[in-house]
Amino acid sequence: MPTEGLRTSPSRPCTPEVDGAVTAVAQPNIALIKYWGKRDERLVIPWTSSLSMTLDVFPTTTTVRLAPAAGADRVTLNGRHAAGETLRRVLDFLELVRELAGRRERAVVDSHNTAPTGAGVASSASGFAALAVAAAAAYDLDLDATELSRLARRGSGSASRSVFAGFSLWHAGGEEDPDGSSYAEPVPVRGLDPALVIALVDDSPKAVSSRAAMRRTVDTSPLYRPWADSSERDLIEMRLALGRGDLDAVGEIAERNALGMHATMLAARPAVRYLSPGTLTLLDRVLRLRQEGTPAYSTMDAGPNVKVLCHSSDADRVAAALRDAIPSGSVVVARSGPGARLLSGGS
Ligand code: 2P0
Repeated sequence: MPTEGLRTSPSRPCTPEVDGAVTAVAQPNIALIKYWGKRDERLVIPWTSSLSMTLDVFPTTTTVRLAPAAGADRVTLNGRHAAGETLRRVLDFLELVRELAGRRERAVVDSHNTAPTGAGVASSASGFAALAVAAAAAYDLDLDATELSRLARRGSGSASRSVFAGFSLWHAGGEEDPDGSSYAEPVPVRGLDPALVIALVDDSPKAVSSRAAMRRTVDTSPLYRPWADSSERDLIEMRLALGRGDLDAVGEIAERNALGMHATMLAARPAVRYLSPGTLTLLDRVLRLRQEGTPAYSTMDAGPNVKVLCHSSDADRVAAALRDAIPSGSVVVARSGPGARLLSGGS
């Protein structure tokens, strides 16, 4: 792995003044109130606010090193040269960071992702949150957490939330200064010890990217506006439920919000359908878990996988039930995780 020799380790302390490398790590997040649809594509401003939990699994580790002699940026993802849309998004992001920093040097970016890419486990959230932290430090941009969240948002909307640990709320932002007012911040939560049990039905890349799917939904789905309106109300209720530590209310709101989001996609023209037979099998199993007395609630993103919210103390039982339901899939128990952070280099 190209980044391996640049990481801090007890035996080889980082020497940023020698190799100038900056390494950051970030984790994905799962939204309980979903982000689906942009009102400004260039600035990545959403139509609705969203709320998520950052996970303690699937970290992305990204190293940025300035290359003053290079004529172009170089980007590798999991040891392979990035290409196509992925490369374009990273290059645009580096250009934005240089613009903010008033710098011109090109960069070498090495990113290592541990989540199945493109399968709806939000690898772009951890990816752009880690890149924002590493690139800002490499170009000597002194940003606070809110500014980092705004910057990460420009790479991928959901990345704005992975800047923070635990629960975070990404504000849709106002009409007057959408860029300045659209950022995430931590959400206070009382007396909850939640787990999200992730059932991976299929880890192959999705047929339609979430970016393209949300654009089509906004442009063509007659259900989009009603969902966006109800999502704003869900958010108000969600914050109250989190504030009183009411897992059942949190789960019910999250489940209806996610099903509503998928309804908007199914009504798009042509329809976008991420849910597969395996997804429905899992949704049925979660309903049965509830009937059997275990509080468990489903949410799904831009893919067939199902994430099940439950009490941390029930996570092993929920995981076993999901494994039985889809023997060909895999199940990972996630809990609340840390925000994006520097591992080495930078100040
Ligand atoms: C979310 N998703 O709130 C929603 C729910 C997927 C379904 O954020 O276009 O990769 O880069 O801003 O952040 C996935 O969208 O999209 C996402 P862009 P992103 O987690």
